[in-house]
Amino acid sequence: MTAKIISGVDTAKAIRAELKQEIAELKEKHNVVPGLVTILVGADPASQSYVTAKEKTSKELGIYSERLDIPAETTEAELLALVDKCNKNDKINGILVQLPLPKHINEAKILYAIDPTKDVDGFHPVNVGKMILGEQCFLPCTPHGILEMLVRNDIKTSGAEVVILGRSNIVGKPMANLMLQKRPGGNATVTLCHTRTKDTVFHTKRADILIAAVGVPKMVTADMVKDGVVIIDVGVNRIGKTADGKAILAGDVDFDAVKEKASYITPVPGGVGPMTITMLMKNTVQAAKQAAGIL
Ligand code: L34
Repeated sequence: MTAKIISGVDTAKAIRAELKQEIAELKEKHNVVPGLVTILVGADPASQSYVTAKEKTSKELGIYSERLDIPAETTEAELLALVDKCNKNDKINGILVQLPLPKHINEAKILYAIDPTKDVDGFHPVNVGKMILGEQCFLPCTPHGILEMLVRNDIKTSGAEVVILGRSNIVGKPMANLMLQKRPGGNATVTLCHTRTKDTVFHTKRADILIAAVGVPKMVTADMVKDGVVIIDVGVNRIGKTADGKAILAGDVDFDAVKEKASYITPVPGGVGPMTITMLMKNTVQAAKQAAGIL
């Protein structure tokens, strides 16, 4: 079997077209313009490229955007003060502090300082708690994007054996939780594997849907999966540079070999990444509507 490629670019394009329309209507009917601020501490090239994409997409869709790039030496107190300023700024509906932060800054402390009604990343404990309870909240962008990819490509998750590799707060943990909920893209039986899992391959081999979010290039090989598996590759690993200095990317999955066994597979680049950015836009629109009392 050769897999059908699930294009994150195409799925994202469809959602962005819907959002663009919705944003135009918000402006026309309610004079509401959603606003997003991105805060980047330091100059990590990968983070810079993600923040640039977020800012560019905001502008394309008609979202008001502010970009705050601040030095790596910024203190925790200074960053907290900046977050507080954004919390109080009415033009801003969504606040995104790009992770990872420099080691001298306590990540949790910063994320907890973001007003939960502006927490478009869905990382604040209030939103994490609501997510687990299945209440209305901001869903974290990468898992949210993966759910949309599954649903919009008609991949059946109900009753499916879903195996997730990686237990991060950004991807693995929320992904596992969302997929076991009674919701579109949910109702699955979920197994979450991590570095202490006794026999990871035992699990990957019986997965109907395998989601890899470990940050190890090409870790998932063809012999680890069954025929017809659906592969969602979250890894964006920089494995080298081209002659003209561009990063060479690889996912967590050995794409060329695994695509011969899978029924569906997401590529890297052009898979989950563009969906993450798009769901940030969707969350920002949701935040603006909630702030304006529009349901
Ligand atoms: N606060 N920090 C916060 N929120 C997030 O949701 C993120 N994440 C992760 C890192 N830190 C964060 C992102 O935005 C990862 N991430 C992210 C976003 C977009 C892409 C990859 C990771 C993406 O668009 N990747 C492209 C390739 C881009 C490139 O050339 O580097 C792709 O097609 O996969």
